[in-house]
Amino acid sequence: HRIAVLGAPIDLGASVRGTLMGPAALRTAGLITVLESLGLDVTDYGDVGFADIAELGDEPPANAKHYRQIQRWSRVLARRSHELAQTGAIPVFLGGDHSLSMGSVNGIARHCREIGRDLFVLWLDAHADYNTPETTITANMHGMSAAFLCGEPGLDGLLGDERRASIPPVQLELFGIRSIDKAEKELLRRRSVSIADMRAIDEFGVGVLMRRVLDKVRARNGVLHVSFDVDFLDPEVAPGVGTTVPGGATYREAHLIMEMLHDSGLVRSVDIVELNPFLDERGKTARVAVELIASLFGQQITDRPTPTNAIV
Ligand code: DIR
Ligand code: MN
Ligand code: MN
Ligand code: MN
Repeated sequence: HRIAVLGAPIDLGASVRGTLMGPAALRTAGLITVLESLGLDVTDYGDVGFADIAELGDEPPANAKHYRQIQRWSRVLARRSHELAQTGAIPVFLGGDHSLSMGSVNGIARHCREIGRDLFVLWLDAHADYNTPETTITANMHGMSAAFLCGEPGLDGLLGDERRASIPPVQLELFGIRSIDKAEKELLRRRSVSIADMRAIDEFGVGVLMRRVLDKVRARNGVLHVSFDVDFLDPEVAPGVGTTVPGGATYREAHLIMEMLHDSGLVRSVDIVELNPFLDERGKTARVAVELIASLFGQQITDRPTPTNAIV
């Protein structure tokens, strides 16, 4: 497999600054060498910039902070993401705050539409990120990315001419969720988005719930994009994030998820977002994130071969 790594040092989508250092911290923690040690062919494309992207003339919506900057990031990322997907590599986007998914997933969705495959998005996160400019309390755009990519109204001019390639809300899989705003919850219910919240994880365990997700994707001959917000993890495991919520996934739960994702063979693209090295404890969160990505790409405790009939 070929992996295409692209950094997106964005931090204006979040309330707390500092995620722009995320790509550097993930590289410092050894992301590239770990992937290479797994026998993968890795190309690091460095970090994208948005300097050459002109501003559009659309009216910035109310309740969307730093709309212009996020718009420029989204447009450059949508284009690069689509290009990388077309090369047949597995793109891995290093954030940056979670607003980057508005661009990265859009490019992947466009490619999936061209090749006629259904795209499912696994959203590992403490938050649902399903606000619109209409429902948001904070006006932070990282809280709107999942809603945007499901075609919810309110940010319709964000990508300019670049067509917005959405996924149906039933192809979004929220996982690890423990913080949802009131109006956001109502919208999620209306759209029948499937949510494995922490309460469900406590009762059934991540193994059962992940199997359910993977079976659904496989039944539709779909492919999977994993959008991994590191605040999905418990703050004890991952202190280096701006919006910690207690009661998150444990180290082993997160590893099992990644191991099952690897065994499924369904993952075609990945975001790693919201790592804030400014708040981290001597690189602890960056190192955990790298270990988890290694598991997602095949690192195992024993060297058993990947079962071909995994998770039937
Ligand atoms: C809150 C918090 N729901 C918001 N969201 C996120 O701002 O819309 N925090 N994503 O990380
Ligand atoms: Mn998020
Ligand atoms: Mn394409
Ligand atoms: Mn989050």
